[in-house]
Amino acid sequence: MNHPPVFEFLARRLDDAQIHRTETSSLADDFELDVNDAYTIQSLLIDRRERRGETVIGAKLGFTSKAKMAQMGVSEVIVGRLTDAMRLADGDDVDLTRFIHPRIEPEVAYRLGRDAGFDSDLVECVDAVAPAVEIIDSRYRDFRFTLTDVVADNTSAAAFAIGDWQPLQPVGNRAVRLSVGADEIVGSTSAILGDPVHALHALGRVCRQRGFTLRAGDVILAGAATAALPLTADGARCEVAGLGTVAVKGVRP
Ligand code: OOG
Ligand code: MG
Repeated sequence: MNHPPVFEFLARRLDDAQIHRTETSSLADDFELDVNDAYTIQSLLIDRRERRGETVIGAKLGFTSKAKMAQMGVSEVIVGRLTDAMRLADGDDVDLTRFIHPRIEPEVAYRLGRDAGFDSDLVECVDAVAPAVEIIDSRYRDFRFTLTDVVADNTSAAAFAIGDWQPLQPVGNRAVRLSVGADEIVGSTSAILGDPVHALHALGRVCRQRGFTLRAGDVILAGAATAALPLTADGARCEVAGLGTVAVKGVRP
């Protein structure tokens, strides 16, 4: 497809901000972009990461909870792509110097047991569920952005860790607890669109609209159940009742 050269330029600006850990200003300060333009810039950004050898291994939703919408002042579900370079193992130390101003949020992850076609019901393709944490790191100054900004910036995706996979089961309304050092925040999985399974329906709609494909083995992050906490040089732990726990530890080498 042919894109205006400015989209390529903006994808590069966001990519450079991530690589060099330097904040950038809102794209909306200088350009009038709509959501379609923003998803095109996101795709160009992902193309750049793929050319560096990264592989897309799934998708994430953002702003599926009112707490996140209120924290960030944005009110529409958004989708970003996850790559293998973002994956951490449960219990990993995570080098904080990789990020600009990382925050962590408690999530529910789903795994696809088979490829999803454009007409598939994603719920039927999922074979496992797990507790997860996402590390977000907006490339925008002070985490301040518009809806189009955050879509272009691959929805602030930076890293994620997933706990032990459990056989697929209804999640509905389960207690969620996220702690980072002495900071703690509690909530419920029902904050994610009423039930995180609805995030799968929302993702299916966005995939059809944007032409995103999902394959067997891909991971889906359903969105944060609470507002995000700053990720510091402390242990961070997320527990989802009945699903288990997942932890990472921020370190400064
Ligand atoms: C955007 C990412 C939102 C979620 O789970 O709601 C997100 C941001 O808050 O920077 O990942
Ligand atoms: Mg998230």
